[in-house]
Amino acid sequence: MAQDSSNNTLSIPSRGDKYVTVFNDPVNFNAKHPLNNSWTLWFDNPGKKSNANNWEQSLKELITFDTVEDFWGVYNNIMKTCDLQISSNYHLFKQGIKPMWEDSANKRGGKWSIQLPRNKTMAEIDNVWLYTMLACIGEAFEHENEVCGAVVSVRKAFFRIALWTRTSDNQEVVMSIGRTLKRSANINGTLEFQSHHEATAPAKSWTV
Ligand code: MGP
Repeated sequence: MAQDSSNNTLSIPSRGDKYVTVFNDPVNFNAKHPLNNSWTLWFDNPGKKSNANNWEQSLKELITFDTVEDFWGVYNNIMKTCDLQISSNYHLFKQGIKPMWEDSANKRGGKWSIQLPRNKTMAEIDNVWLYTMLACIGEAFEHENEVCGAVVSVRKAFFRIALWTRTSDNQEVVMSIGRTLKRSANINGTLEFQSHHEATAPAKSWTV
């Protein structure tokens, strides 16, 4: 949208103007709506031989976007979660955060997750993932800075949706993020929280 400097109001330019918004022309618009953060989509399918030491090698950085329109451009042109092979994962993380426990943003954090059995309709599963991504990029969370990214995992018996948080100690922050995720992604069922370093620290038993 163009800013009218004389009276500080926003005006929607018409077709002939330099900026064409999606309201003027849903196909040939050139004005995009910026997101607060840039987000990077990653993919991996590590396979059976993978372990914690070589897992990173299978991670592929696909694309980074920072506008609403580019998000939809990516979403509409990649395979739907339901069509991915078993063992695949999509990871959508803020640019600069690698989707691994070892990244400095993740190493003290954890994840909210839920397993959706394969007997749910595929559209339902795709929608939970879509609305999880929309909650992330649309910054639906009160403690937005504490959100690192989200992961969808395709497994033999289920799909798992997870939201990674920067902290795993601050219960108020973690619970708030879990509640918002549950509401925003329309999740029926219990989300469970687990810190990434649970092997060496007492297990959390937080659920929403
Ligand atoms: P997973 O895919 O998060 O668990 O991790 P899942 O789905 O329960 O296991 P799966 O066997 O059904 O796929 C699987 C394995 O990948 C872990 O045990 C690690 O070996 C490796 N791995 C996963 N993540 C997210 C990481 C990571 O962040 N860092 C490292 N080093 N290894 C990881």
